[in-house]
Amino acid sequence: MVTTANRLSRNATPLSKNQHLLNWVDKMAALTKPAEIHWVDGSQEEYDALRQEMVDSGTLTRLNEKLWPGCFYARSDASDVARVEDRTFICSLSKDAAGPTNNWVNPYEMRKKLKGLFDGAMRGRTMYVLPYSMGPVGSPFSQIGVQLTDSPYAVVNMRIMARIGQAVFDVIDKDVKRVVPCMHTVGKPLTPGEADVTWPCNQEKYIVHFPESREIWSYGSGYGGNALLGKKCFALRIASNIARDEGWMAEHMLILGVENPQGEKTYVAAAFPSACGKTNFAMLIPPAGFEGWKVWTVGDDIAWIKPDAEGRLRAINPEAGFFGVAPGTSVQTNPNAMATLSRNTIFTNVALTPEGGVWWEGMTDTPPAECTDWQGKRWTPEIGKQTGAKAAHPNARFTAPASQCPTIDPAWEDPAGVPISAIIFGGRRATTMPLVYQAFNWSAGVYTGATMGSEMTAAAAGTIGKVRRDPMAMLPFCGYHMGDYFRHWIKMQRSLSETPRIFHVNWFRKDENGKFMWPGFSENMRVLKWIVDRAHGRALGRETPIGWMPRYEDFEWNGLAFPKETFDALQEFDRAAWRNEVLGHEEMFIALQDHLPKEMVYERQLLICRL
Ligand code: TSX
Ligand code: MN
Repeated sequence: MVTTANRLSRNATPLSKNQHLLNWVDKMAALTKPAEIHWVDGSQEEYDALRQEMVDSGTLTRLNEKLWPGCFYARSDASDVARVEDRTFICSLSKDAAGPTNNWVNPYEMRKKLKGLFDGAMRGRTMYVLPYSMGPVGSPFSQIGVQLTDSPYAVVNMRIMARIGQAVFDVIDKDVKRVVPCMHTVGKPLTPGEADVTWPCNQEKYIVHFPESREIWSYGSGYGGNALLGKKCFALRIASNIARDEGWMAEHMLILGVENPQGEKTYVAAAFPSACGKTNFAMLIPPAGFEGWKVWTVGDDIAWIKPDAEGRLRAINPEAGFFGVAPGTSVQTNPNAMATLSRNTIFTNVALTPEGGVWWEGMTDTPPAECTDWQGKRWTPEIGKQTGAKAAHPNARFTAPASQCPTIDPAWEDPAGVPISAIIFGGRRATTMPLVYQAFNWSAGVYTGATMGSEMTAAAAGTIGKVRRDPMAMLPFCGYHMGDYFRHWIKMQRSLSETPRIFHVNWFRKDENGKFMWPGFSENMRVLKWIVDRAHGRALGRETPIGWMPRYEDFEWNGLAFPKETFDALQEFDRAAWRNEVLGHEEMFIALQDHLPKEMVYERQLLICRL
């Protein structure tokens, strides 16, 4: 191991005494052959030094301290801008266990492949030994991982997104807890004297999960979910396997708390596919007419949900930060997110202004006269108009501490989690789906989640307007067979004394002129109130073939002039459209049929009968 003076002082001495961990680090260092090893203690000093080192190397830019205190800016390689679903693998022993919606490779073959890829992959770089806890350190909900990575960018982002450092090593040393080993390399070793690039990565990418041995191996990318392995790889793909085995749920859900003027607090969890404004909903501000009401944010992306001793579901947000999409985020759409990201935030692939600030499409009505776009090129509104070039990449991100959110729930780090009274599914649907309905019961609700979908908004992703089914918003994140996942949901009822009520919402229904019928955003509070009141058994609804629906008079309209005719159109149950809708459900079920629980088949039959 080379130790270089005059550089950032490395924590070269192991910070753990756990022999398994020490052996594994040795073995992985022998494989990847880094120039140095750095044990991450998680301290402020270490954080400052790491960021300074990345500023010196050109990976990070420090933003204007007056405008954006404590904030940094990174531009990725143009080829490394998002999760790579076609390069994501679930390498279970049997292909059948991974199911038809996951990429599968024989684990023995994949291990051989990875061994070759990782051999010498960290040459010339520092290997960081990054311990992290998903969930508050010491919570019975929490799970621990150790990520070995050659990306200091991953380390500083993980410091925001998870609990990292010495406190986690201490837990590993104290308890004999399972640790999920996570290997990560950007796949760009340096030869002696070779100059580094500002965003090292490899054109070849592998995001690999071994569900039985609970391991993650990520090769070739430094971006987001490919590199911050605690998030999608661990907290969803690996954790969904652990949860299935242990009788709990790892879900792609936000968690929020609704407090009414009497101080009663009700927590709900909600799953939406991408581009539905999940983070905006998690940070909702009640509209005029809801004085004394408050919405509290527990999490915006992932929920770990477990039955407690009384048989009620309780949930934690296993993350410590928000890794949010920047474009479209503004003081109008999400003031709480804007406040959260105003300091101590890392921005990736947004645009850089001449004042040392950041900008992205949708942040302000008027773009800056000039800025540097996410690819480092000069950008002006004229250039944007002429070439179609965006200043910020559409998937540009902010990494911001959850603790800075003005509406962060006082109980967001409660080791016991928060009680969940309702589960909301949703999608972006121009037709068919009413603003809100309540499923008849748990299994009908599971069916609602299993068949949910969203219409494509980007032509690149497929045909515009075509419904893409994304069961429970877990299609890219369930680490095993989707049919078995539905069965697990169905089975959860047996360990519950009271099931949360299940709802479906759609903020995006359009009228015959193609205009959104519902104002959305803060006004979604009216939907939330009905949901909360239904969960407490104190709001009315009428029975329809798809579930319980609010009538106009069942909604709180204080502060909003919304015509009854528009509401009735928004809530219209369109029998013909629903007959077509169930055909779409069947299409998705066909691929999963040999693992589909019979409840899904029966629920579909009952729905057809009611139609
Ligand atoms: O996030 C959104 N939410 C949830 C907010 C809590 N968005 C943005 C989605 C893209 C990520 C929405 N867009 C929502 C919504 O409820 N609704 C819509 C559609 C819409 C857009 C603009 C208007 C109305 C509806 N504008 C006016 O009515 C003026
Ligand atoms: Mn997500």
